[in-house]
Amino acid sequence: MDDGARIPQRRRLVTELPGPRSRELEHRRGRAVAQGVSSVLPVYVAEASGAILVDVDGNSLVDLGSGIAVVGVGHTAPRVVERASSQVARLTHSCFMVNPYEAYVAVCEELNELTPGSHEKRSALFNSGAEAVENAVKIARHATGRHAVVAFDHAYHGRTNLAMALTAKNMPYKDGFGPFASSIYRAPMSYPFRDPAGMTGDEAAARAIAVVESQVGARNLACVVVEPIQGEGGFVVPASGFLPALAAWCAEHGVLLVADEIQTGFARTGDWFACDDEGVVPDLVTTAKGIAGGLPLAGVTGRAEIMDAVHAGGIGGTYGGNPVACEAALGALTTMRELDLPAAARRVGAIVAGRLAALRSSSPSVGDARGRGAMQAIELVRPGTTEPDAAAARSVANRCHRDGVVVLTCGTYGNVVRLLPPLVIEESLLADALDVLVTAVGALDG
Ligand code: PLZ
Repeated sequence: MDDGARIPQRRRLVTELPGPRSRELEHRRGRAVAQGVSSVLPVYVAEASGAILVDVDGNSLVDLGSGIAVVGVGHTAPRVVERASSQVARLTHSCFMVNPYEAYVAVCEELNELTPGSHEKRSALFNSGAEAVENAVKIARHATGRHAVVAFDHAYHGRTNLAMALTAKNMPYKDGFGPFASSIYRAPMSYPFRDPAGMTGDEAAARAIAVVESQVGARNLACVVVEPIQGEGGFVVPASGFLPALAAWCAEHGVLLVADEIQTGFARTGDWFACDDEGVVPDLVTTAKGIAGGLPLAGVTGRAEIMDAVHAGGIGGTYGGNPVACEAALGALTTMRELDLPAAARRVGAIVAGRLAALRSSSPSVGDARGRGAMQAIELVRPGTTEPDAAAARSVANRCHRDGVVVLTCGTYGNVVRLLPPLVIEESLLADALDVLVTAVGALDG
């Protein structure tokens, strides 16, 4: 599929990676940029289109990460560029809390329409995923009058103080950054590859609920925050039935279910939202990343009575729902509909899943291959065991990077290689990039 890519959709290396100009910039960076901010690969990007990144040395790399699940519509998608550029020339900022503008309202209408459930909804816009999560918890606490919040093992919800508290993994996200926000409790996630064999979604939900009931008590609990498919935590797809059982328990006890769809949202998994797969209707949904084709924008969408429980002025922020970002989102959403990106994600996903399943059969280092739609991963293990092998994941990723294919790793144990291609990637380019991945995995087995 080609939505008018400006740059040939072909992998092409003209220097080694990183090239000389990237190495120069990396040297400058070392003296200017705080070391706490790191990069997956020190290849500096000059421009991008579709699924191709062009670096400062003129190399064309295939992007199978989409800037961490952001440019589902492709890099510099024409409608995103058009709408954002024309908005920049008209109005870059007024602050919605001072003088409102139409695009903010239009994005909220879109979110209310597209997120799971046909009930009456309201939305509020923010700048980043972490900020959306913080606000979802604020709203849930305000609406329920309760304080406790439950998050799961392997969860990732962001880097601000409350979001860090919700995030499970210590290194690199939390180490040395405490104390963390209080009243946060952790429950076991459904993780089929690592759970007892045959554990059903219902059983995994019962296990989590037992922890919550004994350690928190439903009447103290404002909300349960869950990624319907975990992202940074390792592309963990819960066993079917887990989310519906959790949703039913929440509904029964007046606990709000907050679905963090920041990584899974906007067609990525083959549905508009990952919760749609099992017909789960959360009370609140957090969105970001894919919403605006690369501009910073995030949202909280939820039941009107919950969202409107907050007094006027209780939520907001200077830049939240910036007009340029909102116009970009309207362009991105138009593209998602015009190109039917949920269907595209299913097509891309079927191709990727087929190749990954073959790798699992052929390579003893691949313990699991999993995902949904264009969100797929392999979990690397020491051959013949389920023992995580982070070094193997790093080695596969490094080899892909050297050959001009951007893949990302993730997972509590750092042993998962994940693929998040732009949903508009052309099939021939995807096949070429997957060949590189297959070779990189093959190299593990010598
Ligand atoms: N919730 C489910 O995936 C962001 C993190 C990259 P922000 N994931 C990428 C990193 O190492 O910082 C994410 C997510 C889920 C929340 C967030 C947070 O979104 O926009 O990065 O704040």
